[in-house]
Amino acid sequence: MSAALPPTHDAEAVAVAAERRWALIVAAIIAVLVLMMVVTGLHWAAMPPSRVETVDINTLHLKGEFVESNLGTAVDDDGKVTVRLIAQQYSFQPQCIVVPADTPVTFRGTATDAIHGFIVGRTNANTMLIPGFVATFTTSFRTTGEQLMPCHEYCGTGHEAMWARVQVLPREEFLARAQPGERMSCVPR
Ligand SMILES: [Cu+2]
Repeated sequence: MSAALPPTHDAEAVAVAAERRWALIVAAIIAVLVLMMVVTGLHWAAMPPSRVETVDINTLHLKGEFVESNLGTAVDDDGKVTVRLIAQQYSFQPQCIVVPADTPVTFRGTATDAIHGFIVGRTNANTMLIPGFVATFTTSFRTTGEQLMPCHEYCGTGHEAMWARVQVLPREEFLARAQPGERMSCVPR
């Protein structure tokens, strides 16, 4: 008969039950947060660092934006400069990339066989190239001249010989050379 119990005893039982309930709720919230951290951590660790844009490596050379004739530097009608390149064991295509100085340049690149990457000289142009994914970033080059562009992801026995060159031209000189619809590079013909 609970009505016969002293009121203090009843209040304590209620308080203990409430404490226990609250402890369980807090433990559940912590468990959900930890689980969220683990799941997103594992998920993003398996993803390329930038936004996810995929490309079919089996048809890369046959159709789409990474066909050979579309590689190199393109200037759109609205003046946007885009460099498209692919990396494969053990070279970049094109081997010599030409870009204007003091202009935003968008790089779009991918790899055909293994994970590659590149950095342009001492600039902040730096990305990984992963088969099946398109790596994109936009940067501007402040100084004109030639920069080395080595592969910086170990990709096999020929890795240390894998590099390209980037020629940064003054903006006017670059625009004078650019032809509408043409893809530019500084690969000697
Ligand atoms: Cu490489």
